[in-house]
Amino acid sequence: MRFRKRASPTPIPASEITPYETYLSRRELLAGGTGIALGAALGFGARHAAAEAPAPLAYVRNAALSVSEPPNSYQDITTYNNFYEFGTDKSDPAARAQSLRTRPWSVSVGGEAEVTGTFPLEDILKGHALEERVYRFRCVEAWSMVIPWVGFPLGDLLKRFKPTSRAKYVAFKTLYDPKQMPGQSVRILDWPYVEGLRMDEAMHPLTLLAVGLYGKTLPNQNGAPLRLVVPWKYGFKSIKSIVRIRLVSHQPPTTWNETAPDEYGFYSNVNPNVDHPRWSQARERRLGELWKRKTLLFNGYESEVAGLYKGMDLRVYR
Ligand SMILES: Nc1nc2c(c(=O)[nH]1)N[C@H]1C(S)=C(S)[C@@H](COP(=O)(O)O)O[C@H]1N2
Ligand SMILES: [Mo]
Repeated sequence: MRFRKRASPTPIPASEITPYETYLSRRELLAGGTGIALGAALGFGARHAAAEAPAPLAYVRNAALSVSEPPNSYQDITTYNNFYEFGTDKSDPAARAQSLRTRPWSVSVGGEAEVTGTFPLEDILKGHALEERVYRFRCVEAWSMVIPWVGFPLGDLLKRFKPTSRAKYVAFKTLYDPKQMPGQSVRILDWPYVEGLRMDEAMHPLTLLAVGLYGKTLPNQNGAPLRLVVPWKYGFKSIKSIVRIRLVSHQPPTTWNETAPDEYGFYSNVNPNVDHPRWSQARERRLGELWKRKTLLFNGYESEVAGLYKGMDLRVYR
């Protein structure tokens, strides 16, 4: 595996970079009155045919759930991507994801829930206060970044759909449209990309539905308009451009597990003690840094999430 040499990551906390944009979007919110649909105020209401420039979001920084390590640069986060729907090179998504149309967008919710249906993105976002959370992000390929996401807890959304007692897992699906996602014409993966979480993982307060990064709506290459972020798991669990969420009673299939079951398990928690069959997971290259760092158990979120896996052998449930 090769890595580009880079300058050191931006040492300025995201909170100090974005106040003007935050101010701007707050002003829009105020102008719209109090009963306004949050999504519309955030620029999610407009209908455009082509990819749009990332727009400022109104959010509150969640310091308690943020790491203090400096975030990687916007440049790193938005040009070094995995999004195979647009090609397999790290530079492909930034170069090619402009063909994805993210407005209008809807998400269908189904399965073991009292409330189901197909909802416009604006309705999905309605009533959810956006937070900025600076998370570590660790790819199974042994590189990592620190990313200032903007989003809200997945659990808060799931509660709105009133999962039944039979709901034990949550399944997610990415858009399937080879016209917009040219990589889907190539059968490297069994499209559409699918992922899943156990219910308690999905409800964990760290599990985020992200709509932005660095204070602005997600660029297409990062999974616009709505993507999952599960910071204690390898990056591939964080499925992009979600169009379907299903509450299910059995462990759902996941793309990488189906593609290479010996290499990628359903859980895929970051674990320096369990190597990938073809390479070590003990260390990682933080983009922008020269020397490798030690990879931390659960990506450094052990005190928050280890309880979810009590009594489970992490070598078996990998
Ligand atoms: N739909 C979809 N989601 C995806 C992927 C993908 O190829 N398709 N790649 C995954 C992998 S391997 C990683 S590391 C992260 C990368 O997210 P980022 O490009 O925003 O850093 O997205 C994950 N989500
Ligand atoms: Mo990844």
